Amino acid sequence: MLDEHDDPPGPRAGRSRRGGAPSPARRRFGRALIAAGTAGALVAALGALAGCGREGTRTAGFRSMDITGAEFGRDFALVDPDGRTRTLAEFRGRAVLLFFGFTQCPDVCPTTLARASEVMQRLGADADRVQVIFITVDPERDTPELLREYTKTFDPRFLGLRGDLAATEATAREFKVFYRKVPTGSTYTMDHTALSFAYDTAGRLRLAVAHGADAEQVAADLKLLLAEAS
Ligand SMILES: [Cu+2]
Repeated sequence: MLDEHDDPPGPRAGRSRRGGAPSPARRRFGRALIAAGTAGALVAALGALAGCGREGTRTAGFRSMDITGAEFGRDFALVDPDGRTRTLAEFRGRAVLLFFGFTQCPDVCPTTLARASEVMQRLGADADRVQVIFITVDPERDTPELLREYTKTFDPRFLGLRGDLAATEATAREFKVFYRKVPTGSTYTMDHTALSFAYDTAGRLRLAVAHGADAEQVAADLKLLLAEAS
């Protein structure tokens, strides 16, 4: 339950790294996103894109936040459970739904993966044109084997990716995703951004999907992205 859900509103809300006191509108925006399970630099980035006090622009019928033109989340180079290095570029021609997490996550990750699985079912034949990618923020515990078993539990088509600590950090920075270890007695859990990102078939980052969005909404948005390509 540490995926940002325990954050009290107040000084940490939005975790803006900008100087000065946040405006009430920015605080509200930050809180709305924190409630959706995100944090940190991403809030600042989305705030800058979407404007303070609004929940982002919804255009072209998309129900998730349209972040077309975002200059982050451009690519990654991470390793799949077979040991092959994978990049975002190789998924051109398919829409991509991507998120970060860890296999021992008690709440946010299982919910997100279960939703992605339902999205694939709702897409029917279109699911062949969608790739779901799960990137671990806990490479120390998430071995390739664990990652494979975990994603397979939800859908055998899902791809789990990992990097070493430096690659994980670099990827999170590129995606403006926040994560950190939170000690829990003798072990630890991870605190992490709970947003999903959707890419169009040309490999462009298009949508930030809230943790609370339901499968029907996400499937509808992916269908719109696929329709652009046909
Ligand atoms: Cu999680």
